[in-house]
Order: sequence, then structure tokens, then C-alpha cells
Amino acid sequence: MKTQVAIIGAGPSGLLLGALLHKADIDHIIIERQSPDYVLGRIRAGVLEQVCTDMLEEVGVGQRMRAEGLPHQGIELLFKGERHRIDLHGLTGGKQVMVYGQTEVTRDLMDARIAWGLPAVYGAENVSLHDFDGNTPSVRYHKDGVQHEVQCRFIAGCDGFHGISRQSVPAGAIQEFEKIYPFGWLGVLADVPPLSHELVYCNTERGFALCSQRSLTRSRYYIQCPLTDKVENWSDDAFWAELSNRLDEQGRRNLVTGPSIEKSIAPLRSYVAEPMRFGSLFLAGDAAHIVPPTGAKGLNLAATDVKYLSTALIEYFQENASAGIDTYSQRCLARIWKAERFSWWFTQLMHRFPDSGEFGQKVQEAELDYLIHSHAASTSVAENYVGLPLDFGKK
Ligand code: RFL
Ligand code: PHB
Repeated sequence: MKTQVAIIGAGPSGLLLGALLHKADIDHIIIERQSPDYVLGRIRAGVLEQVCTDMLEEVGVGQRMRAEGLPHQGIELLFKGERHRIDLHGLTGGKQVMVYGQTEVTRDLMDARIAWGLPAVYGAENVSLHDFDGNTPSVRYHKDGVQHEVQCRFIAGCDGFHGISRQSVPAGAIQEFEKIYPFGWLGVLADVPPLSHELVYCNTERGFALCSQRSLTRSRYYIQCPLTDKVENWSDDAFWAELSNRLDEQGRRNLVTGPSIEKSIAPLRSYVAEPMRFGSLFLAGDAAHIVPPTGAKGLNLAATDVKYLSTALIEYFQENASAGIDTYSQRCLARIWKAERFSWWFTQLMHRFPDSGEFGQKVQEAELDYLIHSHAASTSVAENYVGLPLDFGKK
């Protein structure tokens, strides 16, 4: 078959790009390795920046998010056994974030795609990318034992960190920047009411903890754990006991425990691949970069990459202009590095590092104490957490 854009991957980046191209009448296909149920079964991000919620509204899938999502105007930082609120709304001139799970975003985009009658191939095997150094690239894959070929003008690599798109680029053409952290996050999802109406980020001598949520009846909790830990060895009881140990008095009183619906360990990594365009191939989302989840930036960065990419592709097809595709990589990376910086900094501030000991703990506590009392420092956290404007730094 022939199309204008072949999108690899039906995660949030691929689905959102598909929706934006559809709105501009640009012909495209999505090719995904997994099944729809597998994609929906991955429990990941929970906090959407306004730039991201605006995009979901723009493509017409904001209805359920508006009804069921929880707008949050602050976060709490817990350290030395006490909680302190960062007033996101007040410090940013009225901005907020939306608590609405990645699973729900993906489901809304998938449902819309079906309603629009747009093509998506799930369960595609042996996906391979060809001739993207010229103007007539193609994508091949197997489905039910039959080989298929898609000829296109552009390929969008939205296939996540382990996808084939970045791996298809010759090693000499790409530069990688990486930092691996010496711990992971053990996450539990449970149908219990959240312990606070806002997210609580905890710095404790026992390690980091995060109290997040998906709704008024569903909570998402995380605790920092050693990379050597196995999820099978963490019983629900052990998880709740350790989480409780990392809370303040009030948190312990309000914590409602229950059976876990999902439990997993995620390693923490910072990673950027440069550039993000290789001829007719563009990388977007986790295919090009990873942030540790502390700043809640992963999904939001994926959305803004796709914003820049869709704008560039629309300009190309509708106005025959290539300025957008030529500057795609540079525009994305300027934003990505700022989110990388924030996510790295917030991770350093909140976690217990094996080598930094009591001195490291005291320095973190001093910085947190400074942060909550300094208007300038609190504002910096708030404006990064709610997300920098799309045109940040432009005159
Ligand atoms: P995704 O979501 O990984 O989707 C990529 C899709 O591509 C498919 N794919 C292929 N398809 C065809 N051919 C191939 N060869 C393919 N290889 C892969 C995959 O099956 C998948 O469906 O990337 P995308 O769309 O760029 O979206 C990015 C976000 O998913 C990601 O940034 C966030 O979820 C990151 N992240 C978190 N972000 C947050 O803001 N808060 C969090 O709490 C949070 N937790 C997480 C996370 C990422 C995790 N990963 C990747 C391990 C927890 C985990 C465990
Ligand atoms: C989540 O709810 O999964 C979540 C929220 C905030 C973060 C990371 C994860 O910083």
C-alpha cells in the first residue's frame, strides 16, 4: 500500500500523531507490534500538562478527560517528616495539571481512531524500515505469516525506547547521552481512595516515595527500591508497610490499603538521542528520549514532540514548505533538554543515593527547606512541573 506517513508504534505518541494528521487530512497508517489489550495493559504516566490536555481537546478526544480527570493546582513535598505545599496555580499565574492516566489517554485515542475508521495494524511482526535516506522510504512487516510493504513519504518512529526505528539508524549518525540511576521505582495500583487530594513527593532516610492517584477511588503509589529487588518478593503487605514507614503521621492515618491490581518495578534512566531526524525518518517520544518519572515529563514530552512533528508535516504537505521538518530536531531538543534537566534535578533532590550517605541527606533537606521558603525557587519548580510554554525562550 501507499500512504503519506507511516507511523511505527501505537503508544500515546503514535496515536496522537495519527489524530493530528487525520484532522489535517493527511493519509497515514499506524503499525504496532503488540495487541490493543497489551498496549492498554501498561500502567505508566498519570500527570498531564496543559499543553498535552490542549492537544487532546484539539483532536476532539477531551470529553472523558474533562469529565473524569482531576485538575490539580498544587503538589506536596514531604521531608523531615513534614509536608509543604507548592502552589502550582498561584506561582504560575493560574496554570494547573490534570491527573488522568496514560491508559485512559490511550484508550480515548484508540476509540476515536476506530470511530474515524482509520487504519491501524496491531500484531505486526518483524517491522523493518527501508530507504529513509531518500524520498521514497518504505516499511515492511509480517502479519499472520504474510509480508506487507507500506510505501510512504515519511516514517514517524513512535515506537518507544526499545523500538526498531532508532535501532535502524546507522550508529555513526546518532549521538547518545545517558545516565542510569542506581535504584528503581516499585509501583502499586490499588482501588483505594488516595491519602491526599494532591500528589505527595516524599524524601525520607529510607528512600523516596510518591503518593499519586488515578481517580477518587484508585491510587497509584511508588517507593524507591534497589535495582536487585524482584517484584515477586514484594507482597502487598510488605509494600504498604514500607510506604507507611516513609509517610508523616497524617499520611499514615489517612493511608487506606487494599489488594494491588498491578505491581511492577521500573528502572530509572535519563537518555537523549541526537538528532531526531534522519532524512525521511523522524523519532518522537520515548524512541528518542527517556526521563526518570520523578518530574512526570515522559508522556508530556512525547506529546510536544508530536505537536512539532505534526505542524511540520502539515506545512510540508499543505504548503510545500520544509522549514518545519528541517528545524524539527532542534526545536524538540531545546525543550527536551530542559525537561531532562528538571527530571534529573528533581530525582537527585528526592532520592536516597547509595553513595552519598548522611551528608547527602542533609544537603537535600537544606535544599528542600530553601525551596519551600524561597519564592524564586518555588516558582522555578512550579513552572517546570506544570510544563514550560511551547514557545519558551522565543522572543
Ligand atoms: P510507548 O508508550 O513506549 O509506545 C511505543 C509503542 O511502540 C510499540 N513498538 C513497536 N511497534 C512496531 N514495531 C516495533 N518494532 C515496535 N517496538 C515497539 C510498543 O509496543 C508501544 O506500543 O512510547 P511513546 O508513545 O513515545 O509514549 C511515551 C510514554 O509511554 C512514556 O514517556 C511514559 O509512559 C514514561 N513513563 C512515565 N512517564 C510519566 O510521565 N510518569 C510515569 O509515571 C511514567 N512511568 C513510564 C513509566 C515508562 C515506563 N517504561 C517505558 C518502561 C513507567 C514505565 C514502566
Ligand atoms: C503516576 O501517577 O504514575 C505518576 C505521577 C507523578 C509522577 C510520576 C508518576 O511524577
